[in-house]
Amino acid sequence: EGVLPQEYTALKLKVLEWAPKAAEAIKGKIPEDANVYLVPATLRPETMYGQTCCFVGPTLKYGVFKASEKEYFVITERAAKNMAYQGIFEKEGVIEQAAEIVGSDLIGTKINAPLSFHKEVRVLPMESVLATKGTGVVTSVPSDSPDDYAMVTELAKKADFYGIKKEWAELEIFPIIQTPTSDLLAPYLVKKLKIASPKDAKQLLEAKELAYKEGFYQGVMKVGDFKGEKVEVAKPKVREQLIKAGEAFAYSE
Ligand code: A2H
Repeated sequence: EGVLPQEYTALKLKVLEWAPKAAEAIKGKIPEDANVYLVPATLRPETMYGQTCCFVGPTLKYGVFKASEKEYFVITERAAKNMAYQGIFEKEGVIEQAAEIVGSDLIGTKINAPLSFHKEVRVLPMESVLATKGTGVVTSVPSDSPDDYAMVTELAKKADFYGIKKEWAELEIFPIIQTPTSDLLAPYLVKKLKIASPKDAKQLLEAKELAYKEGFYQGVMKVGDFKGEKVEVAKPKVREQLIKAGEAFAYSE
């Protein structure tokens, strides 16, 4: 972990329909009138227009934690502890876990993605999700994240192997940010660096660094309320908008 705290935007992706095993795991444990959210942590709130799915680590353990009477979060226990102490939960410092779900049982759960052109997306597996970072939940923006693009491409190619429906991984990828090289920077870099799968870790790291620098310093918003503004300028504005709408909150670690 670094010396400086990382300021994430934690996004609330409301569960619309549970995958069968997840439904079993939470049965009778959460009030009927409560909403449950998958809560990914992101450093790129301005890209949320481009969400196409949400990743969990298939072998990771998640808890369903009570944030307030009406809201429960699906995150790692580690993130729940951090949130409790950051005053994000209604009862400060108190961690109440209603249920436990292994990542693989969440796959296929249908969720609402705030701000996205695709309102309804699915929970899908990604082996490289770390339990030790963020919330253990990662929202997927294949237009601007090389990791995400490599993963959705792999999932669409080998849907049967991953036990998912192909169409869950094949949502249209819309351009969100224009840079000097491309308006679909992640797909462009994945092809240029000849990245064949999520296992090409070295090239993916290079692609990730290139995408992050070019997107942040030279990117211009192509969509949304801040269309035409530089990414640097739009980023905090989109973040504030999401927070004001109750669709996101600040989370740091
Ligand atoms: B980012 P940093 Cl468009 N395991 O969000 C693996 N990756 C994780 C994670 C975890 N537990 N928690 C968060 N992340 C990802 C958007 C995005 C992101 C774009 C482009 C680049 C990018 C959509 N995915 O990140 O190590 C999340 O993906 C590249 C740095 O704390 C989060 O932001 O710097 C980012 O990594 C946080 O990584």
